[in-house]
Amino acid sequence: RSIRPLVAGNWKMNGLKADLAIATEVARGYDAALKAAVDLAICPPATLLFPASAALIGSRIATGGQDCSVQPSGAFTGEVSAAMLADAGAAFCIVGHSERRTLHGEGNATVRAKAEAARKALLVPIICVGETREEREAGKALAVVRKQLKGSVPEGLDAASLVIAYEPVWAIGTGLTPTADDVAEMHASIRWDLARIVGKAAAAGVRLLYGGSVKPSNAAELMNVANVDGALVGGASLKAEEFLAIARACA
Ligand code: G2H
Repeated sequence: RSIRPLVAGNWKMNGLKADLAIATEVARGYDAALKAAVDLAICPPATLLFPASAALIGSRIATGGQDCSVQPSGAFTGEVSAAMLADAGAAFCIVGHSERRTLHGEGNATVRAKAEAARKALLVPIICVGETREEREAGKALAVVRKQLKGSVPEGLDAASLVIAYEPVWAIGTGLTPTADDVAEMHASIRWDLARIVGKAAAAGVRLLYGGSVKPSNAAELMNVANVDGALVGGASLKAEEFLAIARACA
């Protein structure tokens, strides 16, 4: 692999204090061989970000937020700023996850503003894109993702300051996954499109994660696809052994 892979766990709205044990178990299993081969990150709910970051000090496992405000601070009740996430120990922030796009009405402009807010706080945004089942069946998947990238990825970021996660909406939490050929086609297209936004050199080094029902049984096949540089893992990131097995599939 020319790009060091990243496996990020998206806990979504799961996890109470006791579940920090999952993070410490992942840290115990992140042995020298894995450390040499793959980066890991855990994105717990905001309430656990500070204790998770503290529990992971010295483990070389990063933490990340799952969303951030477009605003830096002020009278925005209920919002959490990117600077607050960074202050709580985060290195990454997921933005534009399809659950935010669909359930919270976030469009490309909002996702882009969130990615910019994350960068201002020195977080690396993990910008999510992906088509719906109807869009794929209509043959529009590549065009839909191209439009999302154009609208949501800030210009001028370097390779280390940006991660893209391709998550076909119909594969999220459903157990369904696209074929290796479909993932290869999409990831090649994403890298091509990114070159027009951040420049060819940066685009060549940006980590392109696949997300959507990644589990130990399908991880090796998905992670061996060209231009797949890791995974964004939901359900399976809540079990340390499964998350580590997925990490091993990238190594
Ligand atoms: C996609 C993914 C993580 P899951 O949303 O972002 O979740 O692995 O449960 O499909």
